[in-house]
Amino acid sequence: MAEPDNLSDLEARALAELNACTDEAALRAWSAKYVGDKGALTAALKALGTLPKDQRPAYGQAVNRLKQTLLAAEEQKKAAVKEAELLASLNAAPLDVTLPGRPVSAGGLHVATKTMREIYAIFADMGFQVFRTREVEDDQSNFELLNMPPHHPARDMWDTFHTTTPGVLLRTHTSPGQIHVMRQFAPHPVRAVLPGMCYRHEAVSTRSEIQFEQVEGLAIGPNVAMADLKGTITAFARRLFGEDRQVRIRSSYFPFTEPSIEVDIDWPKDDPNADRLTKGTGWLEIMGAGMVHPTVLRNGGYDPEKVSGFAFGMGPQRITMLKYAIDDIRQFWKDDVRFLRQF
Ligand code: FA5
Repeated sequence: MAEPDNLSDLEARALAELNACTDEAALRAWSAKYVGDKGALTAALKALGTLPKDQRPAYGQAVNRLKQTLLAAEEQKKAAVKEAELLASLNAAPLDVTLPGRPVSAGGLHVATKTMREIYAIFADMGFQVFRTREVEDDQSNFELLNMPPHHPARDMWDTFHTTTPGVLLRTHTSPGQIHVMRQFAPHPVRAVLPGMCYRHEAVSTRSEIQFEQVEGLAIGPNVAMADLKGTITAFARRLFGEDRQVRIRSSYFPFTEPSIEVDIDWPKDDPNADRLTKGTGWLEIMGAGMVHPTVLRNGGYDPEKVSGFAFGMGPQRITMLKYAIDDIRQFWKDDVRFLRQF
């Protein structure tokens, strides 16, 4: 290897072996053997020092030329091997470019969102604006200003999640929003719906979740009467459920309304789950409502001598269940696409 003549042997051998390479692994081995740091070319270059001085320039040039030749040949071979491998893979699993592409799934709105939007649209037609208030509330707004002082037994109607900060809780209903709306608009008349999540430490069942939406409604002005409340609720139910479904209004009790009512819708009679979901009654409750209590009006900044108002709080999950005969409220937040795709 020490003499310049050996370089042509080396070139012949290297090119022959390169020619025989058929895949990338063989090319890598060839590269290590001839042009790598520990390869034959490096060894040939090291031999330079052992030559007589006058032979060195010619030998050095010859080694460099050989290096260029081998590197160029290697590049060419690499490209050829790559192409051959691509061809082989194309032949092994032929690609049918005429096959239709995979459809891109478009996604869609959650059924709960759809119901909420339907509710907003119906109330918008009746002149109610949407008003959002907070989910983390204080005891005052969630209870006290709604006519439930501390230790009032009616507080037991709402199993409350308290935070570690005294007096701060997750709202159990959207009713505290009434106070926020009133304080913003008093003494002017107002018509608003207040949507949002509520939280209760409930025993979860087919009809009750610990997290659920409510839509609160509030209308305040001179001479607002119970007949307006009944008319509004009936008109709403007719539009959402159609003419054939029945609406039942029962008297009830809430500390923040007087008188108070609850509203039920009849479960589809031909549904085999009807008895289980309505506890055999054939009805499912969708909202509580009533005429705003004078104390609450006063807490909101209104004069109950001059104005009156009605309020309601409905459960859109229950409403959606009634609309589509959904037999378990737990389906809503389960994120099972087989359920969600149906709507
Ligand atoms: C209330 O929460 C009152 N704030 C409603 C109200 C507002 C009365 C304004 C008067 C004036 P209630 O706890 O009944 O009431 O709940 C109202 C509706 O929310 C129920 O009819 C039901 O549709 C829904 N709801 C209540 N609890 C749950 C729950 N755990 N899971 C799903 N929906 C629920």
